[in-house]
Amino acid sequence: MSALQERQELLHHIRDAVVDYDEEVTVELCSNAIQVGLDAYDVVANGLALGMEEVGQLYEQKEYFVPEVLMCSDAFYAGLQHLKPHIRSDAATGSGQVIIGTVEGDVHDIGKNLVKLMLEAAGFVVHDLGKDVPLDKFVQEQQRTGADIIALSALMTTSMLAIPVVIEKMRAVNPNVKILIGGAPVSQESVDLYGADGYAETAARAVDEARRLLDLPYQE
Ligand code: B12
Repeated sequence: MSALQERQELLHHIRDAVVDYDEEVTVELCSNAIQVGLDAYDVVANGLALGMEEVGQLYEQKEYFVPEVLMCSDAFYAGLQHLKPHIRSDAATGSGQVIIGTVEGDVHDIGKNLVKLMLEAAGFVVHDLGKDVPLDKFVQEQQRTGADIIALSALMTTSMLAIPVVIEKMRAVNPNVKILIGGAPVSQESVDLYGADGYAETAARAVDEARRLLDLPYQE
């Protein structure tokens, strides 16, 4: 089997293991992937994350319900824990500080945690406020740390209404802080509507967008 086929097959199995909520197999396959020399970031983005994406579809088709989704996310996190130490960090480039959190009223944090991981791997210093974060907390943390970017995650059409509230609060005390937004219902349209500075559809793109906001050079 060629290296390319081997990569594709392994990533496919990892995706399936997350969908089958098999924690043990997920970890075992992630370990194999590292052993055969796959890039840990590639395994997260094109294995684990695609598994969660499929889980999202199964949930929407009512084939999976909350218990299955939670077991899948356990498998996802088990794999992630295993891969994390292998993710190459670009810390030397020194990029900027980001405050990240899922807005108040919303407990979805899988995507937010992926964005955090990718930003950290790219050398950003990330302050993670967690999920269901009271809106004033974003502003307080920015003032405490002097961070350059606030990254807001919202997964529901209801919770995304918190985004313009944070933007207004932040602009009132410091109009220079960049606001990066994301999550399934968020789009470029939301950026224009809410007056945010940037948006990204995936965690990998979030890094490019954060760099763009701070005028940092684009890196492969
Ligand atoms: C997993 C999940 C859950 C899990 C969450 C576990 C956890 N720790 O996160 C549990 C079971 C707890 C859950 C609960 C609920 N959920 Co839910 N959930 C999902 C599901 C199936 C998948 C979300 C996910 O993790 N996707 C995988 C990750 C990797 O993708 P992602 O989150 O989109 O993130 C990517 C991008 O969006 C982007 N991104 C994300 N954040 C950010 C931030 C920035 C700054 C940037 C740049 C990018 C970015 O990058 C990420 C990686 O590439 C979605 C369905 C879906 N298709 O989204 C429903 C979904 C979001 N849930 C939904 C609902 C309704 C609920 C509940 C209200 C259900 C209930 N009746 O109790 C509760 C919410 C409680 C609350 N107050 O928050 C609805 C929301 C509908 C709406 N109004 O918009 C959805 C869309 C399902 C549906 N179609 O009905 N849920």
